[in-house]
Amino acid sequence: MVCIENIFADEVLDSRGNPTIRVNVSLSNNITCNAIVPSGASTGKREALELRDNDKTRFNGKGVLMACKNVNTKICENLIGLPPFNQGEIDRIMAELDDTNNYSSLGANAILGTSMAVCKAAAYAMEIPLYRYIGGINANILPVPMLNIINGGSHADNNVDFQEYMIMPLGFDSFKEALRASSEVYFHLKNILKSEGHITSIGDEGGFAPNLKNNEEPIEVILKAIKQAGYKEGEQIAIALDVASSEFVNDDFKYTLSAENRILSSDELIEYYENLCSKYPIVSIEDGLSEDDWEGWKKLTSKLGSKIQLVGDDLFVTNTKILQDGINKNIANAILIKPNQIGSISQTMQSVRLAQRNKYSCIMSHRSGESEDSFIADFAVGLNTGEIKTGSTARSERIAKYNRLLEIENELDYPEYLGWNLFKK
Ligand code: 2PG
Ligand code: MG
Repeated sequence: MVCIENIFADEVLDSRGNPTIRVNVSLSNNITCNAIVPSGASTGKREALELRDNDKTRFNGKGVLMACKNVNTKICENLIGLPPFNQGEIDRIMAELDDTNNYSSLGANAILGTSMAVCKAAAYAMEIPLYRYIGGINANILPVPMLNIINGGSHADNNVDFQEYMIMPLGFDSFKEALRASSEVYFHLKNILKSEGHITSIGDEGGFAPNLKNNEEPIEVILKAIKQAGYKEGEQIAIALDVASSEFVNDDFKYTLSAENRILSSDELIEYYENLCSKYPIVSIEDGLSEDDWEGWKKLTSKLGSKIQLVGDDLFVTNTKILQDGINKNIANAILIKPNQIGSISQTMQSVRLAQRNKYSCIMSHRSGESEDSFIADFAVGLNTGEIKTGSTARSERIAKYNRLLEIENELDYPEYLGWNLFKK
């Protein structure tokens, strides 16, 4: 029987140049696979803990040598000799070794890196693609991408308050065509920004980061770019936002829109969104209200939940307990799925199953600090999430995921791209 022979972690860099952990898992049949853990900037309060060294003499305290050591000692010692095929057993053993409710002892980065690398090695040992290993013969759906083409908030140094202005290519029959259209829109957007005298430097996720007059103007320029590229806005390509509002809320649930010199209550911000949705083809809003503003979320969901997708990211942090609470209270109708928010592959899959059982949509997601690892592309197909959020059509750490999805689409005999069917429930 094939078993785990060695596990080794080292410190590498992510797309922002910050250290992160890469875990190598070697099997007894000479197979070695590695996984690199991503890292967020606008993190939710209730996320699992990313263990950093806090040693100011290295990487300004952001080193991950302790997390690497935890993999190379405790985790390795306890997993050696086990078959890689029982993901649940591997993840449960690591959870027992840590024994905290947020992996603050071993580090969620140490645990997730190992969890991902074991999963990859198992697929490789079975000589099947990762998405097939995860989803079996039922894995055939290519996710609709949400492409973040204007970056703001804490992902860019511009004045725009909302973190992500995304396009969703919904009126296409294949992932390939959807991606081509998105890339064309991206270049038209660049030309428009240039011609209007804006800078075209980019933010952390590859979207442009211009200074604009308010939080609405990014939508206007994107719609212009869609038209100029020859596509029908709202029909072929729609708009999605990640407001990431936990980043600009205070303790009394007042939201500061610096770009507009206004401070809004939850009710006023909901009205702001209703107005935006009546003017523009917006199909999805993520973290429209803060992670603690559950009263506001209830109202937001009752006002807009039947019309558009309302996504909980910081709100649910991929955590089944918090998601269940949200489901019970009728809050949001979709969840962003980020494996490093919860810390293991098995727990991420639990969150997806809970959401799918309750008709909450799932969006597989990258982090703003990423790497060349394309795990989430396979994960999205394997789990039939139907949607993926992994940045714009620039920067190789984002493109690695899109290119992997192109490869998967080519490989499949019956690939499906849901487009608008995504929202038909
Ligand atoms: C988000 C993510 C990814 P971060 O808020 O959805 O786009 O950002 O990784 O910084 O949390
Ligand atoms: Mg978010």
